Amino acid sequence: MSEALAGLDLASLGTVPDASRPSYDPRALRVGHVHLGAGAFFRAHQAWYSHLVTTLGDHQWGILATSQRSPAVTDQLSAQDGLYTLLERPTRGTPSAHVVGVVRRTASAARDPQRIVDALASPDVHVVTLTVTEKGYRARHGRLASDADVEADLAGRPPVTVVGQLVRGLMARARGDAGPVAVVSCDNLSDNGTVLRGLVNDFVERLPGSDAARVATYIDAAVTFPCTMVDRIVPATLDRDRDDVRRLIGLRDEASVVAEPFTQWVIADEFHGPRPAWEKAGATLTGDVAAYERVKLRLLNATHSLIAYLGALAGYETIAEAVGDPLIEQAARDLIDHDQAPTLVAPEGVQLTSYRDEVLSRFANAALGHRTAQVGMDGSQKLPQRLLSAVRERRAVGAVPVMGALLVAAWLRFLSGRDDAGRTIEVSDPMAGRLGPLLAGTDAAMDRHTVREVLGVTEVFGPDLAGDEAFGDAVTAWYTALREHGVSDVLRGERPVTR
Ligand code: CS2
Repeated sequence: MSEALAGLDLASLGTVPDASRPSYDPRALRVGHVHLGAGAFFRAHQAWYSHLVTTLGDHQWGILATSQRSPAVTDQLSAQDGLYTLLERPTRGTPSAHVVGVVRRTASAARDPQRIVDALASPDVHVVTLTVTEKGYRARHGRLASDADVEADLAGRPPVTVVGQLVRGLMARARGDAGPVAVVSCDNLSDNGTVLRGLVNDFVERLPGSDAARVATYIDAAVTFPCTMVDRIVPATLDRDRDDVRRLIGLRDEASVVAEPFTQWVIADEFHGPRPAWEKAGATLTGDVAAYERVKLRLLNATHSLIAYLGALAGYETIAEAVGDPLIEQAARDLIDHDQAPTLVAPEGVQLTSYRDEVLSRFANAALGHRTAQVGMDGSQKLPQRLLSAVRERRAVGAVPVMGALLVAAWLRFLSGRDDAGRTIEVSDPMAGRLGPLLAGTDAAMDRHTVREVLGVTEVFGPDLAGDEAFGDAVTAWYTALREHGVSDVLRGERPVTR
């Protein structure tokens, strides 16, 4: 039956029930915004804010959205004229569906990188946003890596790296006098705008002389890199989400995304040119993003990772199931209260204990089906941002972040690819190939050595943590306990390491 249903596109949009149909005509939008990385998060977050702004009558913020590696997402979007549905799932009650019409064009870096450069060069474009994940930045110790792709982009091919695309786009803007632009990183990196600006500068410095000078002058005069804090839980879309969308809008939608109702966006108010009035859609434009960003990374994201790793090892499929285990929930609270919150200064109007409680209740939203394996992905890229900077601050004041050590140990156990019952865990991490073999041992006498070797991987742990005896001992004690007894017994029993 359902196979006979028409798909969502401009021709079928009129059949969508009023409650789900955009109040504007997508065809009327001009493209003023380029987004790099058209994944689910972008569709449920930045595009959603622009959708709300457009609903209020401002029609100049249509988006050209790009896919960076696989063209699958942009292919799906372009087959639907850029339209897709955001399905909001509250903890209780019925989900709601909203068709979003602000994505007006797409481009794939894998297929047509020059199209992205041309889009970035357009004088109509004044805003560029990015969600390319931590690894998309190709940073190594805060500097631009010199891998083969970066080198090839520097040599002048149509660029496939994100920083290469940005710089080639900015060079074309400089040549064409395209006016000011704000480049807004929306990834979970500390000081994301500053980091991105540094990587752009690194690329520029490695360009041949006259090119470098011209684009550097343009960047100084006309380009800003506002830092942002983005927050919304957006799990991978499942078949049951697509089924609900189909029921609610009466059409098939292969590009739909699912999210919790909660959303937050804090943006540094540094724009030289026009921008969407995202504050009318609930965003906060402020002078100080750093405080929000640290609270979010250290309380929400770090805790998410702890729940994901402990949960996956204990055999829980989803974050909601894992945090529903009182032992894991208590570990999450302890991480926040004892190790992470003491490193934070709450921004005005934010109370850390209420923030903690709200985060834990968002994680408990079982309707989302957010998988522990999904949050567990890419730990080598995520933990430095959300955990290890806080670990360093605790160590600097002489404290041993015991629960932070548990998070590292649980991640290492997760990387072994087996849960506590010996079942396979799906591991996806760019460093799994390097770290996995180090973790094969099953001998308590060797654990200390194993953990030291892993802490010696400077790309993750920096130059300092390998030499930190007290932290290394704490990670080792947890690691041995988890390996020998499993998550439940370890959390139920006496802690193998105390503060
Ligand atoms: C999660 C984040 O997968 C992860 O690493 O911690 O994607 C998290 O859901 C978002 O940052 C919430 O805003």
